[in-house]
Amino acid sequence: MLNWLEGFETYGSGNISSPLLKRWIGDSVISGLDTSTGRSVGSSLRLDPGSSTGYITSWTFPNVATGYIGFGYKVGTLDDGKIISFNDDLDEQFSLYCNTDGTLSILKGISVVGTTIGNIVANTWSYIEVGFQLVCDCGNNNVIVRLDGETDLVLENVNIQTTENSWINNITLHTLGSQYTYFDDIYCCDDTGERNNSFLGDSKIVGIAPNAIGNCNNWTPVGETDNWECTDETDPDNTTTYVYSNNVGDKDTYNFTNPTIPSLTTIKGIEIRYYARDLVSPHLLTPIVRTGGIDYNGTKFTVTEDDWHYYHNISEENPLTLDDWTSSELNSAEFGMKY
Ligand SMILES: [Ca+2]
Ligand SMILES: [Ca+2]
Ligand SMILES: [Ca+2]
Ligand SMILES: [Ca+2]
Repeated sequence: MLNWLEGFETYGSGNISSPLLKRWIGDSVISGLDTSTGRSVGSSLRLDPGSSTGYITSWTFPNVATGYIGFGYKVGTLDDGKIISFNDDLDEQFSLYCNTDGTLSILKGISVVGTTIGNIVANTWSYIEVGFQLVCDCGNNNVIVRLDGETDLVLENVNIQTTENSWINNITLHTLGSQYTYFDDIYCCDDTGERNNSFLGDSKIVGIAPNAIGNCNNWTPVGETDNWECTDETDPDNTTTYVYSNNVGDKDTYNFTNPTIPSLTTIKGIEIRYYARDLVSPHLLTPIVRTGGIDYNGTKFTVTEDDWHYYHNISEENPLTLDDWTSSELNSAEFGMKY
């Protein structure tokens, strides 16, 4: 199941520390969080190094015992240092480490568990995937590293579990030494469900935004005439333009821009991302996907925060066809929410 993804497409441009912190937490060493040109389209994350190595850590996602994480990675000059840590809450289980020759090592603590044959290249985007199976704090865990779609390192029956729990539930992205360090197109799957239960291969994340009125417009717009215009910023503008509702059952759906998707591309899933707050008390929001003229309810989520916060819902298949989303189905779909 595809349970987490990040393309850095909803944080605007330039310095993005404020909205980024709604899904990521940085350390004080990072001198800047910026978006830069994306790996293929849109934006990527640029971690600006401070006086020493810095990092940002994702918000917690569901515990993953057997998982697959892929990401685009680029750094100006190769150096030795951590690229990404795989964590159980605040504790690192294991990490992926860059060596000065561009080979990658799996580390438990500071011990090298294994090293790739292939290598990444300076100033060039690589797509790195790490698959792991944590079963115990013992020597029975497995890990695979893939580089640009090819399996490069297979480690069986190794110990990569540091805590007493056989799972990870967040990741940390590191600056490599004193280099500007770029990340993009991050996915995280587990081995459950019928879809997205293994490596996805080189994957791209494209952002689309509301661009036209949809079938339902029950919510009240503030700051713009049409509801969709209040929600189309790729860098959310908080209280400047927004929609609100006080009535259970109110529904809004919007049309979205049509992404450019090459033919023969499989759409692995669609994340609907919400930026919301609740000033009174926790309320439930139901994600809505409208396809084929029918509204489908996603899994409800609770808006708990009185400050702006990101929430998301992932649709791995078209609820009408129960098959992969096609490009034309996505183009004509509407997305929104019901109070
Ligand atoms: Ca991106
Ligand atoms: Ca707008
Ligand atoms: Ca807005
Ligand atoms: Ca559309």
